[in-house]
Amino acid sequence: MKQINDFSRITKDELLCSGHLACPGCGGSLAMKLVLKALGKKTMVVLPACCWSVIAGPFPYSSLKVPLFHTAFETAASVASGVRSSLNAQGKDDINVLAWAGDGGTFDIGLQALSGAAERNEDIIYICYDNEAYMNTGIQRSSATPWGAWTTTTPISHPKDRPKKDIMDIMAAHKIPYCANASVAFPEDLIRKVKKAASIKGMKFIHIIAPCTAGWKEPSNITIKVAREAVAARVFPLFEIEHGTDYIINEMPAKIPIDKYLSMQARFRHLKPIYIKYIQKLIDYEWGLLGVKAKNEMDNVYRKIFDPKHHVDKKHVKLERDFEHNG
Ligand SMILES: Cc1ncc(C[n+]2csc(CCOP(=O)(O)OP(=O)(O)O)c2C)c(N)n1
Ligand code: SF4
Ligand SMILES: [Mg+2]
Repeated sequence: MKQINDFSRITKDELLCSGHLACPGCGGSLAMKLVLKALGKKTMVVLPACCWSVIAGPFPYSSLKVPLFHTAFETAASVASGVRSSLNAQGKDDINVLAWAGDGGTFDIGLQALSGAAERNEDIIYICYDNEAYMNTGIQRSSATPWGAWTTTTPISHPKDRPKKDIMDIMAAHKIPYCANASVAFPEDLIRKVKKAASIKGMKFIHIIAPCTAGWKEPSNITIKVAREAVAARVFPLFEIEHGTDYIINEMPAKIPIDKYLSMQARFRHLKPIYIKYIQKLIDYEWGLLGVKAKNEMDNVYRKIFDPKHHVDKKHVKLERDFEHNG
């Protein structure tokens, strides 16, 4: 697989201070560090209950060098929408509004607010750092937990028996301008996607895989290796979706069998070979589907309707002309 990790091109400015309260090797803290490098100081962060509520530090301290708004678990997207409106009313539309939530706060409890903000096409960047369980409260299963994984609510006598929810397709179904999968093991790719999101008006959704040493039961010095292996084994492919229809795969993985990825994490230690085969089948199937979506680029009908340049003429004359000529 092509490596795209050229650290020399990443700014050395840090907006996440040392002394934060994450566990050693926390993928979620590395994700925030990289995202803030991409967005810069003109950013306001909205943070629902999650591990990051602790990592950020207790009031009046903060490990972030940008303004931070702590809010209720299910409200990240609605609070971010309100912050956006308030900033716009003050003429501060050059400030990025970043809703930053865990998988529990995104896939489960915050999904209604997220769906509402997406449907309204709010001009915010919503980032889910996905550690595949409710880590802050003791590693309970979420709908992002993969099939077969151990958590404290899915013990090895009855591990998770449902597949991970497909949040990317759910967000794509809202036909928002931009969605992307990113990984802390591919910092250049991650930063490019966050910068791209900041340059687009409307709702942006980025889903970052963020290994958790405590919940995945892995040593703290292999976080990046695990995140890289997730991409290589196609558990977490790197791709973008524009306007809900155009799928772009960013990295062609080497299609490494899933065994190595699973064996790095003790949360999968109980799995018998037959179950590992089943997981491999699921991954092959999902990868096949993604390939079909990436090949079948739609006719850009949503791009035509919602691209801001088509709204320059308020009577939509340009849009009508486009449709008449090009269908
Ligand atoms: C309405 C509500 N229910 C439950 C909680 C307790 N709670 C706080 S953080 C959290 C887990 C968050 O999980 P996730 O969003 O995945 O973030 P992580 O902790 O994994 O980083 C829970 C259940 C809460 N604060 N508010
Ligand atoms: S429990 Fe996991 S997500 Fe939370 S701070 Fe520790 S490593 Fe990070
Ligand atoms: Mg989580």
